[in-house]
Amino acid sequence: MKFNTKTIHGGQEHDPAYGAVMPPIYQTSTYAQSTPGGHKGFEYSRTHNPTRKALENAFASIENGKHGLAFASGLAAIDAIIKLLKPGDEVISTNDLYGGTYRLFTKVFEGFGVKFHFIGMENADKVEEYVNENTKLIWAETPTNPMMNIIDIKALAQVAKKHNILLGVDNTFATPYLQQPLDLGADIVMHSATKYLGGHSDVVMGALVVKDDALAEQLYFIQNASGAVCGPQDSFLVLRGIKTLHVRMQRHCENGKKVAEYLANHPKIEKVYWPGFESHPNHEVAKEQMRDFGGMISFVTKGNDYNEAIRIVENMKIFTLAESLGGVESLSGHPASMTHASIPKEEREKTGVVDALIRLSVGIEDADDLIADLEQAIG
Ligand code: P1T
Repeated sequence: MKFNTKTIHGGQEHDPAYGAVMPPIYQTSTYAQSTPGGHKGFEYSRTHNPTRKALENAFASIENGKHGLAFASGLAAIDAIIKLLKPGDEVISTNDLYGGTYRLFTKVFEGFGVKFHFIGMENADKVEEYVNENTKLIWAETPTNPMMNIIDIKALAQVAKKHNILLGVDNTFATPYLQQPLDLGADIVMHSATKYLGGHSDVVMGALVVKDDALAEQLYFIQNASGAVCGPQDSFLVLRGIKTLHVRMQRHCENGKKVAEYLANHPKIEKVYWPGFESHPNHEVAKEQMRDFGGMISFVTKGNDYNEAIRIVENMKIFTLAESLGGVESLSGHPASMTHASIPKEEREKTGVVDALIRLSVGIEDADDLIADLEQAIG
């Protein structure tokens, strides 16, 4: 089955009760048993729920994996991965990453004795320098949030396999429409399904997909033991979102290209970060591992002026100033004070997250209207 068919049918069966084409929302916490243990495969909804199961099967299918797991949020999904580790274990992570992930690593898991190294991963050899006998996980976002750095997943997978380390990839920005990390050698692919998978800014959810049975077993154990699961209504919404992922992504990419090119030619803009530009430092890797370049763009204006950045985001009318990304509607964000405020200023500035940086999630509206909105806002 090809990707555009998988988004609609992958892992899906018509409901056995009445043949419902969409899985019903099984709004139940528990399931009747005829005798202790005598049930129809479902006991309690923290452990399993038929609507969530349908969604988890869809996650596995679109990421070319075998096992899918749905969580209450993207961070809950990452939390489950780190719970595979023990005190004394070490993680090598991209230094440019979602601020909430950085906060979870440094403010929660460092307290439990897990050590994190935050490094630039554009060169896989550099990653190998940080490997020691305690290293258990390499964690990569690509494209990174918000600087749009591109990490070579295949090259990282070689390092991970050589040293028997797990490789986890946060595929939130790319989605499986653009890249499928498991096929490139990653062990775990993670999503904030809040974003493109849900696609309509109406739900918060996380996803994991793996191929390996034993790893899946451990993660299902943590999912059930820790209990950060999503409800059936949210599962239904994300399953519905996935059915249009490919058509939405196609338009996100088309609009993203037009907006990125418009900004790059604007006399008041200093720098535009988007992997589709030939001048992007890892454009060749992006071309190799991604089908297209996506709808996420960051930029700074000439003069690198905080007040100017704030003026622009306040002036936009179609782009809504808001946290989050990946919905049908265009959003703008100011990472330094919003999504990445939990990273200390000296740390975030090292990776380019300066006070004048603006991030755009380009939606699927008419590109002419989006460009006209930027034109009037930048002035
Ligand atoms: O918000 P949540 O569903 O818990 O997902 C966290 C998360 C994980 N990984 C990446 C790459 C993300 O971008 C996010 C959430 N990001 C935002 C809310 C944002 O505006 O960047």
